[in-house]
Amino acid sequence: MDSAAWTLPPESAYVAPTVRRSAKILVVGPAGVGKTTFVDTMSEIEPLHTEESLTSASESVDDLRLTPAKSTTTVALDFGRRTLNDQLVLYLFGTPGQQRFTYLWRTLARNALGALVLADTRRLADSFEVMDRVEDLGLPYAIAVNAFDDAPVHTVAELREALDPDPATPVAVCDVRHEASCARVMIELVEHVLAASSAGRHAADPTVRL
Ligand SMILES: Nc1nc2c(ncn2[C@@H]2O[C@H](COP(=O)(O)OP(=O)(O)O)[C@@H](O)[C@H]2O)c(=O)[nH]1
Ligand SMILES: [Mg+2]
Repeated sequence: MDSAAWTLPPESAYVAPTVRRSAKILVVGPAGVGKTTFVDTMSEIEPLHTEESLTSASESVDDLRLTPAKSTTTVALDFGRRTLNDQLVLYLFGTPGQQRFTYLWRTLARNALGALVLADTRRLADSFEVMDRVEDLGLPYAIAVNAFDDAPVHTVAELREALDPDPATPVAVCDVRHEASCARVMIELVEHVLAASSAGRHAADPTVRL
């Protein structure tokens, strides 16, 4: 697949009539890592968000030391849609990073094609836990390190060594504010899932006929 070919369809409110398959992708990661921004950047429809102001009641469970400017955190879902090619449409679900939402993940992960795990180099360890949970759910995934302006810069090789995923799991650096960058990691994820599926490592047919 070619990220240059990844352009918005002209009638983006409707799924193209040629589309025969849809697939669900989870966008996961710790709070403040860029999930909502990623879904916003990629969605060809007006994305749906359910956000709620953080209150002092959640201070003890939502660690905001590294994201002090953030006054909201996703408590339910981000939802967007992206047509991958003239036959396949992706439904993107940004899901909360906090451990207490694990039950929601299990529901969302049913029939999902795979997950994109977002990470931040200032707190890579926060994404380990997310990787573990995605693996427990049996979902193939790719890791996208969201390059924040003030975060330490590392090569992909260094990030791969630090994150230590399965050698086949894609690791990329992206900027969730930029469409081409998001599209590139999404294509890597889909190609990885298809390769894993044809190698028999992910047996279930992850796509659903429309
Ligand atoms: N400088 C910078 N800010 C970012 C980047 N990605 C997200 N942000 C900002 O970081 C904040 C958290 O992003 P958000 O998408 O809400 O994170 P979420 O909690 O994972 O959904 C938002 O205010 C974004 O505008 C980035 O790559 N660089
Ligand atoms: Mg969010």
